[in-house]
Amino acid sequence: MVKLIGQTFIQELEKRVKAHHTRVIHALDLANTLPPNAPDSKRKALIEQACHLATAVAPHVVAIKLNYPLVLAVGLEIAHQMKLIVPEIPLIADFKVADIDNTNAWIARHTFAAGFDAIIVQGFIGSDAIQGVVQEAKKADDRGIILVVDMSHPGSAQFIHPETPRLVDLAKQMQVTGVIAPGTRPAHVRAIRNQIGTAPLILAPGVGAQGGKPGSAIAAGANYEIIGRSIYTAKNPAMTAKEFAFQTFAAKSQLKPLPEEEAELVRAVAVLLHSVGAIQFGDFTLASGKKSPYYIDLRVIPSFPMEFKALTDLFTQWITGYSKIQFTRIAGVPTAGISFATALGNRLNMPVLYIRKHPKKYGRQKRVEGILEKGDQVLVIDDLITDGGSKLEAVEALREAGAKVTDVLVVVDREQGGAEQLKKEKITLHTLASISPIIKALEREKRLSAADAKRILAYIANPD
Ligand code: NUP
Repeated sequence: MVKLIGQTFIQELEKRVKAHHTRVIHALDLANTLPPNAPDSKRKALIEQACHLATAVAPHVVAIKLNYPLVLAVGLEIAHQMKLIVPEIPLIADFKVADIDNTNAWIARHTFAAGFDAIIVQGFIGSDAIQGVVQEAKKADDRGIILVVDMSHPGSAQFIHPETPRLVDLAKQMQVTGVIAPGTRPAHVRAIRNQIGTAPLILAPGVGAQGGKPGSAIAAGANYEIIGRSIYTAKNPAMTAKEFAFQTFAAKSQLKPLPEEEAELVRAVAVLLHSVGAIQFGDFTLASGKKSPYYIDLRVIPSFPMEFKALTDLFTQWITGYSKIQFTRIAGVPTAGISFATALGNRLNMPVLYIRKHPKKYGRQKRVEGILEKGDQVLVIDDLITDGGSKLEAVEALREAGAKVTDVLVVVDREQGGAEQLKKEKITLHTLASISPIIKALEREKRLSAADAKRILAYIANPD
C-alpha cells in the first residue's frame, strides 16, 4: 500500500466523520463583510466573527477551509486564533498555490507555521513546483496536500478539465493527500475516483450555492463536500450545517449510475441511434414473422464514424465508470457485436476475440477466434438482446474454449426476456439502455410523438 502524504490529517478527518456523522468541510469565506483598509478594530471583529461561526458549526463539520480573501483581510493569524478556540477542527488553507518551487515552499512554510493542517495546491504547476510544498509538508510533521485536478466552476471546462486525467496521474504519482473535484459534476467526481483509486481523499466544492446537490458528490465517490455560502449566509448556520451533515453522511458511495447519469446515458444512446436511423418507427415484420412498430439495426452505426466513436465513448464510460466487472478479454458476438468489441478493445487497450457462428469446416474447427489463455475472464459484447439465444451460444463456445464468462454487455435490451435467460446460465446482463427508456427519451427529445410513444410502449409491454 502506498503511504500518502498527510496521514495524520486523513485520520483526523475520518475520526470526525465517525464521531460527528458528517462529511461537510465548511468554507468559512467571510471576508466580504470587511471593506479594504478597514481599521484594526474591524479586522479583529471579523476574526472574532469567524471564530464564533467556527465554534457554532464545529459539531457538524469535519474541517474548516479558509481562503485567500479572508486571510488577506485579517492575516494568517486567523488560523492561530481558530486553533485556540476550536483546537479539534482541522484547518485547510485554500491558497491554490501556483508558483515556482522556491516561492511555493515559502508559502507552505508560512501556512503550516500559522497552524494549518493542509494546503490546497494547483496541479497544473507540475511536479517540481509541487515538490516545493511536499518538502515543507513533510518538515512540518506531515501536513496534508490537496491538489486541484478539476474545479467546480464552468470555466474549468476550458483548460483544467481536459487535463484532469493527467493531473490525476500526477496526484497519484506524487502520493498527495487528496484532490479537489467538482461537486457540481458528480460524473467527473466518479471518473476521478475510478482513476485515482480508493486511498487519496476527494474533496468536492460547489455544493449548495453553486448548484451541486448535497450528497451527490459523495455518492459518486468523494470523501467530503466543501460547502461555503449555503452555511455561513444561512439564518442559522449551525442548524444548516447540521442538515448538510445529515445529507452528506447518509449518502453512500454507489457504483451504479446516479439517476441523472442514467437518464443522460439513455438520452445519449437514444439520440445517437435515432440520428443515424438505427432505430426506426413504422410497421415492420420481424424475422419471426411477427409485426413490430419499431425496428432496430445497430449494424449501420460503424458506417457513421462520429457516432461510432461516440458509442464507443459511451461503452467506455459505462465500463470504467459504473461497473465493477472484472475481465481480461473482450469477445464480440457475430456479427454486429464484433465491430463494437473491436472498437472497445482498441479504446481500452484490451485483447479482443470473436466468435464464429459456425465452426470452421477445416483446421481445428475453432469457434473462438483470437488468443484465449487459461483462466481468462471474458466480457461478451453485442449490439442488441432479444431473448438471449445468440448470447448463450457465444457464452457456450467461450466456456468450451476454457474462458470464464459471467457478464454480457449490450447497447440495447429489447426487454423480451433476454436477461432472465442469461441469468439461468449465471450470466449478468448489462445494458447501456433498454428500449422503453429509449422510447421515453425520444419522446422527451420531440423525436417521437406522445401518441406514437404510447403505442410503442404498449407494444413493448405486450408484444403479441
Ligand atoms: O473548484 C473549486 N471550487 C470552489 O468553489 C475549488 C475551490 N477551492 N472552491 C472553493 O470552495 C471556493 O473558493 C469557496 O471557498 C468554496 C465553495 O464555496 P461556496 O460556493 O459553497 O460558497
